[in-house]
Amino acid sequence: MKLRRQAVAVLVALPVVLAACSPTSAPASPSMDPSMPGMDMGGSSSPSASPAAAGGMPGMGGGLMVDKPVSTDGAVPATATTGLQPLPFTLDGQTKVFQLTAKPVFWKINGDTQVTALTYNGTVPGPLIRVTEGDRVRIVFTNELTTPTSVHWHGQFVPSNMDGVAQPELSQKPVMPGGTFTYEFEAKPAGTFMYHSHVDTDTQINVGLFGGLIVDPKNWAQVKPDVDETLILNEWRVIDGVTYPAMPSMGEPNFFTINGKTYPDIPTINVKKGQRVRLRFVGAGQFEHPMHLHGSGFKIVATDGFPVPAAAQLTKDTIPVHPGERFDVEFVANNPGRWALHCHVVHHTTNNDVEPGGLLMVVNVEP
Ligand SMILES: [Cu+2]
Repeated sequence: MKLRRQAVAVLVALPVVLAACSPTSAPASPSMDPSMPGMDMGGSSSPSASPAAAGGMPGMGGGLMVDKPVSTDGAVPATATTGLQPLPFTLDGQTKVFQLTAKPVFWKINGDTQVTALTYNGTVPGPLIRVTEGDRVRIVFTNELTTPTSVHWHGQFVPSNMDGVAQPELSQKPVMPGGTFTYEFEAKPAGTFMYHSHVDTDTQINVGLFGGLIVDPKNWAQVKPDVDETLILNEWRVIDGVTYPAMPSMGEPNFFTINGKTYPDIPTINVKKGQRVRLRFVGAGQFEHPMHLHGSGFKIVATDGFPVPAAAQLTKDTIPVHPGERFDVEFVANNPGRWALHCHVVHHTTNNDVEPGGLLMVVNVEP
């Protein structure tokens, strides 16, 4: 069965490999050689580019690379249109109990483009789990995918057997299709986090198995900003309507999303003049995104969830968000207008090479 599936995948992928030879095709390369022209667009544009973004991963020395599409087995049209919605919980004594289910859906990243996504609870990103530091948290996880998976609580200090690393099997065995696993831990430390698959990560995370996790400090009511928005970044590769995982080894992806949507489908952040705004950037994909805000600078108030002491808070207007990183930035909206917030790898502001698109949205400061 497994062999047969691989054979089918190779057959389905062949047109993509052939299409890569066409000058009009989206950036795709059958070779893994990072020195090839066209393999370096954007991802390695800055000296700080990660090894992954620069195509410098170990073992990338060559050989024919055949791209494997995301299986549509079991996928149904998504019933929700917005990801990262707050996930309700029930209480078992003092424990906050959440339900999370991995399932494949067809997800619209904009009005014209649908992807095959592996999701938590049917949305990209998965829902936002928001708790307070010190809370006892239980997540009852069910796998409705056709492949094994697991959930990792990226950045949380959980016990090792709750860390979700199932490939390799450091923490647990993979949760098989139809199986369940219950994660339970004390939420710590406070900050901006995410959760994501830790099985077949090169495929599963890219195509939607990630979601938001915010742990508020105990004094949050006293320090919280007026506007608080989480922006999770990732990439897609969609060729002739078929979804492929956006891997660095395949060259640049051709779609880029904030909270599962490309421009112009990313909702505007509306702010009133004088309000304090926090933006929480989360790098869920495999590419670097220097996010740039027009019309205002911002202070970096937390890095990977950890608060930055006031005296050390850099003021910037562009922040490189690498895979796995989180940056919380804050600014007071003193400059009325419609301001662009976008990735400055400008290819990432395209939809399938057409500008404007991708990682571009509006922050609207009302007078
Ligand atoms: Cu980018």
